[in-house]
Amino acid sequence: MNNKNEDLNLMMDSLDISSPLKEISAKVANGIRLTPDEGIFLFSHAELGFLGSLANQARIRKNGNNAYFIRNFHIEPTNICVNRCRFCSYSHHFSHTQWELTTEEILDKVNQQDIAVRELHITGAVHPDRDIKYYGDLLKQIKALRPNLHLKAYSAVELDYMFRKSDISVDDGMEFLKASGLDSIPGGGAEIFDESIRNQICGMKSKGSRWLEIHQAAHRHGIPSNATMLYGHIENYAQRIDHLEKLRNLQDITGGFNAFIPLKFRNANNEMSDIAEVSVVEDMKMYAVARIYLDNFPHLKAYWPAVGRKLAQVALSFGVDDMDGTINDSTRIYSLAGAEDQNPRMTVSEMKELISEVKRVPVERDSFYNRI
Ligand code: V47
Ligand code: SF4
Repeated sequence: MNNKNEDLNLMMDSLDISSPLKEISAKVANGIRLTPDEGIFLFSHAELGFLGSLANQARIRKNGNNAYFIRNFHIEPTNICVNRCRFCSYSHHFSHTQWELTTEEILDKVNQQDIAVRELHITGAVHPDRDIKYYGDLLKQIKALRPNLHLKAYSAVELDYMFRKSDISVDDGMEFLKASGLDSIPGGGAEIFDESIRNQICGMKSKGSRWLEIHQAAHRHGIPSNATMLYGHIENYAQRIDHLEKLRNLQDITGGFNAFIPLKFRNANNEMSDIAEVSVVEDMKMYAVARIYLDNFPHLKAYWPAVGRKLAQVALSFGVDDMDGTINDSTRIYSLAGAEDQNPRMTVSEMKELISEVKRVPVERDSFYNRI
């Protein structure tokens, strides 16, 4: 047994850690996958420092001390939505602003970005009138303007709607968008796969099984993607683990996911505002268990515009190795839902400082996690 494991055993003895936690700890130390029951047990019984230490082992095995970030920005083409998710503060149903950018306005935003910016994340509401031709043309025009810009675009929920509206199969739709310039797919729309909770918080949205089907198809066509989970509302630990289990199973089949991003439910200005936000302890548990459980996901991301830069920084000690990017004040989803940063933007030097302060190595990356 190495020194690290001896240290952990000492820590467990001093904390009077129960034998199931000792078994889990030995599994993590040896890179053995946890069962769903063990995942639930970790959420319910593990002490926070202990969880952080296990998550750190898993993080180091995958990413050493690197903490990645990218120069990126977002475009949210519209907030007019066919759906009515109860946690949403952003769609025209709940926000007092309503927007529908023209293609010219979108291209203008692309033009305004510094040439060093490498990735554009396009996502928004599910507009009733827009079909796959509109979305494909948009990608083509952006690529014509900035051929080297990586286009991470359209959540599975937007894709589901445009495929159905255009009466095109998922496979044909993916090929069409790939040929139009789609490089990867963001992780949005996953929310929580458990059907009963999903029906209560976003019953109009595409089903969880459809989200998984669309990501599987993307991976089949060589389009990588991310995965998210909306947590901290009315779900329980077993439902969180069920979500992680479904993602882990799909990743075993395709290997197409880059990063998992836990998204903390923010409660301002939406139909679920009566639900209190979970504590920072709960947030750190979520990051740590995700890192330990998702043994086949290369990266775990803390999306700082959603949780705030300080919390994202602490998450680097709970399994996180990816801080997303500079954002350049280009997203409204979380500022409308009550996030601390109302104009999210981080310079490269601020990002590096945040990461270095917690003794990680800042690594600027491209969209495939290659070091720049
Ligand atoms: O699916 C909406 C979430 C997601 C709230 O792939 C909320 O790199 C919390 O998926 N409280 C969209 N969450 C954003 C998204 C994303 C963000 C950053 C990076 C990536 C990536 C993906 O935002 C939605 C939903 O889960 N969301 N409202 C809210 N009140
Ligand atoms: Fe529409 Fe997305 Fe808001 Fe749901 S979360 S109402 S799909 S914008």
